[in-house]
Amino acid sequence: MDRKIQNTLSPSAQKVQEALIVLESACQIIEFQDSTRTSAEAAERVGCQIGQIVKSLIFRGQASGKPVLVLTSGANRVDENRIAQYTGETIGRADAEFVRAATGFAIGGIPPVGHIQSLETYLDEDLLQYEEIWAAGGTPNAVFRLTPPALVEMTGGMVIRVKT
Ligand code: 5CA
Repeated sequence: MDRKIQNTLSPSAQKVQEALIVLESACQIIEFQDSTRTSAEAAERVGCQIGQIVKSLIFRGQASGKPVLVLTSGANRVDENRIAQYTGETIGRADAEFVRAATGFAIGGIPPVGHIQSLETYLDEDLLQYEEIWAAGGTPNAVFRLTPPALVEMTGGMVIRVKT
């Protein structure tokens, strides 16, 4: 476990910490000196299974151009056709520019809450098997620990099967 933690949060992580406070969550963002950019790195930093890492993936409705957030277990790959059953339109992966415009954050640190707009959100049912999970906290070095029910509540997301 890597315990090299930064004393002060960078501005993007602070933004997420404030959003958590507004949501009346007691979650505390931890910012590491080393990368938590990928699920594997995040799992290594905090000492958890890769499945306990929440990937915040942004998709784009092909017809509407609407952003869709899919909170996925680090162990899973999203089947876009499954999400399309709920969005009612074909969706595809968003590029880095679209992700930043939709959320206000850069890829590798996209948090599940605190975006510049409210996002239609789906949650991977596989996350619910864990007692605690870890999500990105606004930067590629920042994460926070929470429970699956807290993630459902704070995002208002619909719990669905996302993998094939
Ligand atoms: N901090 C970690 C763990 S919480 C994290 O943010 N993981 S993540 O999975 O939510 O974010 C990285 C994801 O962004 C990758 O899984 C990858 O699918 C996606 N990604 C990486 N580069 C690009 C890119 N250029 N365009 C679109 N998506 C990308």
